[in-house]
Amino acid sequence: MRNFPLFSPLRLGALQLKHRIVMAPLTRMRATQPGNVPNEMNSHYYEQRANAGGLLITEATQISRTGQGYPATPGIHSSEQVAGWRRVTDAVHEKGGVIFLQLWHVGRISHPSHQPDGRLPVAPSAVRPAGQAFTAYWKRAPFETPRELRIDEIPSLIAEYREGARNALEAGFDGVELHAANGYLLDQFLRDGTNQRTDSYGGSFENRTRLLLEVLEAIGDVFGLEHVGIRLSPLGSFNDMHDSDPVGIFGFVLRALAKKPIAYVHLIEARADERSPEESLTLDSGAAPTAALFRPFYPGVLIGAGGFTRQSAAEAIASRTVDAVAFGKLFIANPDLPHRLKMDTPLNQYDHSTFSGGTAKGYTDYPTLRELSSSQAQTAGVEACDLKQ
Ligand code: 8OZ
Repeated sequence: MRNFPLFSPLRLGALQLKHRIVMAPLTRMRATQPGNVPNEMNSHYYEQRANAGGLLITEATQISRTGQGYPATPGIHSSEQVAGWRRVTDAVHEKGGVIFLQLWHVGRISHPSHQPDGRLPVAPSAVRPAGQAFTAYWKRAPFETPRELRIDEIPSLIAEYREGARNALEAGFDGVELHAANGYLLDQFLRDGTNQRTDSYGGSFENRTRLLLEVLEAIGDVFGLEHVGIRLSPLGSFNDMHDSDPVGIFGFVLRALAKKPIAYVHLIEARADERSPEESLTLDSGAAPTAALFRPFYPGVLIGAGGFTRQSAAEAIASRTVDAVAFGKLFIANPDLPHRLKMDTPLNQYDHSTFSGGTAKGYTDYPTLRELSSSQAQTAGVEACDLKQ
């Protein structure tokens, strides 16, 4: 058991992790309104999952009002939000966890109801996503065509990321993860389906990667790059994303990142139904095909995410396809997930209907193994039974 690949320690930039199980960033839409402020209940949720010396990545957190795209997601741009996050980091540190804040700007995946003065969302180019936005009133509405950012607006956008990192540092985070995945702003700049610019931020791989690297430098100035991770979803099509050469652009991005002393790259596996037929042909059938495809471009710490099981995670780490694995849904339903994976016990099932918004139900009321066994013992009036049976 001690040699099980998930439970060997891992050096992560400037930090030392006790195991390789990561809590994935998870959008739960339960920040206090108005103001999108992390609250006591949010703090309790993270504390429950403090992860026994492992890494937690917070839910995606907007760096500005313009960066918001869903109701009740927390921000990191007001002093109330910083104070709210401080309670979270204190609670997690008290339990021995390491916690990174995920910095987020949704770009075109917003809706005027989230924007100051009801303005249009901004994006690299005026390309409207197919599908529906999630409005500030918890309703679905067709996406609008975003406004193309002027080149003279880019410095202030980078300054918002820098300010977000500064606030995260003040709130006590161990580092930040840059959300450059899943069709949000930085991903919109990377891929040619959304970036049709003809200036120095569009066209070539180098130009499309420029904003990501400039933002990285800015937040690195605040935290030190060894406290910064980046999340990418090279083959994902969520939020209507496309690229004419995904291996080309993301190979370029990963080669550029390999030259920086960052803490890690976090790669999301494309679900089989999200891949084009050509991409499917280039993928092997191993435990983590996206990570296997891109590993040759990035020798540093790679975190895999997306549909892993205990077994496939162990295989992907043993083969060095990835160095650590992030679990999302399993962590929602199992606050003591590392313990359960270590002991190979049954897992609580997650309830999809309580993922977004709402109360403590489906948020902080999932029992740990210990709580389960003591309540079963009480009902049965006997010693705690072996849950593996
Ligand atoms: C689910 C619902 C809303 C947002 C992502 C931040 O996909 C998200 C997200 C996921 O990265």
